[in-house]
Amino acid sequence: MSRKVFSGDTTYFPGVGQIQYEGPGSDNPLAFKTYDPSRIVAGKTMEEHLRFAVCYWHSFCATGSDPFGPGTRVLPWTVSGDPKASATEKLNAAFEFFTKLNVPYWCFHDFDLAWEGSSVAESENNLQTMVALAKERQDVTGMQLLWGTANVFSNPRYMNGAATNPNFEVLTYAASQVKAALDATVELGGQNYVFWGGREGYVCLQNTDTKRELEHFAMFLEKARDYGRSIGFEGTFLIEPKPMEPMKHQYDFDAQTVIGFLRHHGLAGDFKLNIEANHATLAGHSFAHDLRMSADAGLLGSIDANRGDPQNGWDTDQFPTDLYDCIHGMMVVLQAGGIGAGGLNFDAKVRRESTDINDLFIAHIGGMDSFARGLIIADRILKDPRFSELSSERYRSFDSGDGKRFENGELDLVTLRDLAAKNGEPEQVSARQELLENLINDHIARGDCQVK
Ligand code: XLS
Ligand code: CA
Ligand code: CA
Repeated sequence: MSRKVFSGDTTYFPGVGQIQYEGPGSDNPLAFKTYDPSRIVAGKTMEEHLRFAVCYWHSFCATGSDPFGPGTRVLPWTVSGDPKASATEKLNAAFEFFTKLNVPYWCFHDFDLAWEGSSVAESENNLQTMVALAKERQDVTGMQLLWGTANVFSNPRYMNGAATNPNFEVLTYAASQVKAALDATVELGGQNYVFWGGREGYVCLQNTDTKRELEHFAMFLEKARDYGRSIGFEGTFLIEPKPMEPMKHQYDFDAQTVIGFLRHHGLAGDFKLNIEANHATLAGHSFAHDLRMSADAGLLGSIDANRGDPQNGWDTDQFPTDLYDCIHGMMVVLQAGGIGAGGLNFDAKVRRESTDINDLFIAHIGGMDSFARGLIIADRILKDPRFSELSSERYRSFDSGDGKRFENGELDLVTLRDLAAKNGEPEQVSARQELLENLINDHIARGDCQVK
């Protein structure tokens, strides 16, 4: 489906029309080579499977500053000295970009969209003003909100955390922002609401009461959930794991940590997980690992699609162009039956050295084509009988007989011991990892992502 291109008074991406699918022969950098929104794969269109979203913060707010120097990106929508005009022009630029890229969803933090006021009431007012304008643009274009969130980590008041801050007054401030961001998300028909625990963790273990902070965190989430439900939010609350950066340790370390936390506090169900590729790798896992852990728990909610750089361990938030990552990730998503009401949000930024205005389009196109290829190839691998045989064969001994009885809880430890004594040394069975890797490469090498 094509969205109506939004145009404000100023065009911020001149010379770029709506990005079209031109297929593999195209050498147009501003065209899709594989992502064809209406193409059917595994019973659904690519648009329905992938549910792409563009994030507001990296794409329209960040200039590329780093600890060694200021930003390099010029944001032509900034109106100096006039925060409301700047926010409005930024919104216009964002909607022009979303609709030219032809993605169905977008995501924001409260103070990406609006500017922070000097009091709670002023900030709430600023956000409401911008939400009204965003709603108008959604109505005109058909764009939808994948998720909203609150930035409770940038302002210096949050240096020791938000919901886990040792100072109760800071916690209440965070609550005021989460309440306003939930109101905004509901007003914009958002399908999810995200909590990324930016500074929910510690820098110094010796001055931190970790037990108390984690209890405060759970209580805060419970109250946010209750408020959201009371104003009619029917979507999913999402926790986004990340092990560190900015804190030395963050409580939402990785998928399995968050799953345990949600279950322990009775929050699983209302809350699921938003898995970011670069956060999984920062935790020493792969993207597919955290997806798999979430999916196994029935708690895979959404995805922040990006990647790190294998040469360093930072959260570089690069655009996802690693084909293996996309294939392995989409294999988990397809096996889980899809991403549901979640999506693939490009929480990614162009490199500080990429300063052309069109680099933002090119980066998103690359990410979308990579996931489209990932989807096609993952579907083929999952349908390849050699693949299903490889995995089902490994567990065959549990499919019947004593193995099945063990799974059903019918065999005690002594019986298991007696079986070992009776059966003797087990036969060695190869895990055949290399065969599996070759099979995946064979599907990539077919190179015919276009065959329908
Ligand atoms: C930062 C996070 C953040 C969340 C939303 O590392 O990825 O952008 O996605 O607060
Ligand atoms: Ca993220
Ligand atoms: Ca990140």
